[in-house]
Amino acid sequence: MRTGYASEEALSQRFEELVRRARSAVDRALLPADTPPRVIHEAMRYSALAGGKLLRPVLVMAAAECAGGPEAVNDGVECAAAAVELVHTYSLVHDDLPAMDDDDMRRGQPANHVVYGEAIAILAGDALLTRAFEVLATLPERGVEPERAVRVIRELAEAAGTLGLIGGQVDDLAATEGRVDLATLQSIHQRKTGALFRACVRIGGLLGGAGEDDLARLTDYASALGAAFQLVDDILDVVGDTAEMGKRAGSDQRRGKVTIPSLIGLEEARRMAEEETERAVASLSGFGPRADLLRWLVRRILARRR
Ligand code: GRG
Repeated sequence: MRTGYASEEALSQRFEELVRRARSAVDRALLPADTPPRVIHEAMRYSALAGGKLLRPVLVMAAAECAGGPEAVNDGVECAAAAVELVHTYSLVHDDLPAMDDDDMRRGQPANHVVYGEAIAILAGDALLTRAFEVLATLPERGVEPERAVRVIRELAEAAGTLGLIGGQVDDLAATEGRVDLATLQSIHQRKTGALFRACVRIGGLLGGAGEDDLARLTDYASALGAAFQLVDDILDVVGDTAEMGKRAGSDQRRGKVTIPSLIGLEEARRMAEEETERAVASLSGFGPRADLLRWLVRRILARRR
């Protein structure tokens, strides 16, 4: 098993390679745009293959590499990586709907409902979610033992469900209306944002052959990474650039949404994001150099501008 990277450039090259592989896996996981009924397949591809950062599928692959070395990033891992991106894209398509956050721009282009109308956007989200699990059900055909495949399916279903993304979103919708304290916000973030990040690294770890102790360490890493990611996201909403981010800056403030920076200030939020990043890195200490890519990824998240 190759361990560690010789340089920052080697890490950056591996990251770019995994981004390309993630994009190709998402493309292969979706039906062709001309499949009837054409509009739904087009709408699914429109959002899933737009300019997303593909951070979650890359995390699946990086966690598999951490657990089993670069060779562990195989067809099954790519398939699972595509599935998490489909779930993530569904959540964005639905989140942008007028009934939810009502955003008209996503991934540098008009939101799905702006182009296809609300009914098709709802169905495209539903279809992306459904397709994710259809794709995961092919894991045994790709050499994954059925028991492990079922565990992977369960990880993603739990993350997407009412104790994860959906529960977090329900509480988030209520939070826009009333007063919220820091602990409530953090609980929302752990579910709305953190649950899928945890599922990504646990799924990658499981497919790479990680044991329970390593899975626990990967889970701690992902929780801290999720917290850092959300803090940076909220900071960028205040200080970021719409064109660079591909979504509208200032949307939290426009909607009167309570965020961590609005509660404790930008500087303190920045300090918290740095702390969470270091906490994520510390969670990986037992892995040695084979977790280099995961360490690099969380630092990149802290420094991101989009
Ligand atoms: C089930 C409708 C529904 C929602 C669940 C995940 C979620 C809750 C809503 C999505 C919108 C949102 C603002 C989520 C918080 C996490 C976040 C900042 C997502 C954006 O992720 P990026 O920046 O997006 O990785 P790209 O486009 O790069 O993939």
